[in-house]
Amino acid sequence: MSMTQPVKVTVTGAAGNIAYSLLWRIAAGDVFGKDTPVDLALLEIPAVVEKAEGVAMELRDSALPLVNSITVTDDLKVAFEDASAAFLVGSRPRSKGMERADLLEANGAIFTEQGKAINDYAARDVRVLVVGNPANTNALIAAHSAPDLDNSQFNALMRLDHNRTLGQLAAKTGKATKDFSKIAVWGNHSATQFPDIAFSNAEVDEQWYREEMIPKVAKRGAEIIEVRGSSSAASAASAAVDHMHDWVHGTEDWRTAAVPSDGSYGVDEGLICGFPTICRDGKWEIVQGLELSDFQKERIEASVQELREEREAVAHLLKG
Ligand code: NAX
Repeated sequence: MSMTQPVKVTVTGAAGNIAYSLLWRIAAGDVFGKDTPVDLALLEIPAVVEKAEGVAMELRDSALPLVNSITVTDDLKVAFEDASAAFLVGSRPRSKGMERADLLEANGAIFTEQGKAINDYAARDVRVLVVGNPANTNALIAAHSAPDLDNSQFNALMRLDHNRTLGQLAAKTGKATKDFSKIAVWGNHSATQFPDIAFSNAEVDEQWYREEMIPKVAKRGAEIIEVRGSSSAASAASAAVDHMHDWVHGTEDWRTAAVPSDGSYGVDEGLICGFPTICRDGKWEIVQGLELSDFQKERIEASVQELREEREAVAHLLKG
């Protein structure tokens, strides 16, 4: 197998839970391919950068053949310079008593400065996947802060919601996840999201789908915390790998990606929203021409309305 040039991949929040799984999957070639070496850049905040050094030590100890170099830093320029892909995982968690508006504000600052640094230093064809919550609005802020890049280069992770939907359908029917096609999760990565199976080949009871499956998928993050004692980490990393893999290599079937809206299905242009998409030649295309029922329209509108409210709450960061 002939080796290609190394690609630089930046992972923020490198000392955190998701990164602890994600970095190894990237290093194993699960995103860019088994013939593509990677230069890994691990970004952390100064208080935690030493812990990220420990993660880098373990990566070295794994002697992974595709790892060309590992850089640990709290410097945005060092982290993003010439990066071809960036996983923006690090964000401010909601602390006790913190309002959603405060959370949006604290994260707004992080994603403004990271968007600017990506704008100034990353490769011109960089792909940026925002994982840190509130992911859709953080991605909106980062895209806005990078005026020299196309906003289509900024996505938010909703593949976990997609994969959770597949997992529930497989468990219910006894089929394998790969047996289902044309699944999508519309809207925001939050409890308002709309997992949609209307166009799929899944044959399940409508009442189960509406009353059990939709809330189960939408609240799965909270359920994992309750049962596992900490938030989704390996599944989130796995979904991030799936998203970036498909962005690079393309897809045949539908995938859920939160991408900037082009106005399709009444979603305001620019909002970063979960849609049914297909990826061709490195570009996500929103599946067109779907006839939506009133139920689908209502569910999509409710989640998009939440995205509008989040955008409103950070409007001061989106000026200029
Ligand atoms: P952790 O708290 O374990 O790790 C986050 C790390 O980010 C910390 O080490 C922190 O120091 C670092 N960090 C904070 N600000 C930073 C900055 N400005 N630059 C670089 N690093 C910074 O969280 P983890 O479990 O890894 O989750 C990370 C994020 O993913 C959270 O916001 C979480 O809510 C979000 N999630 C998103 C999901 C999705 O599907 N979109 C699902 C899983 C997860 O809930």
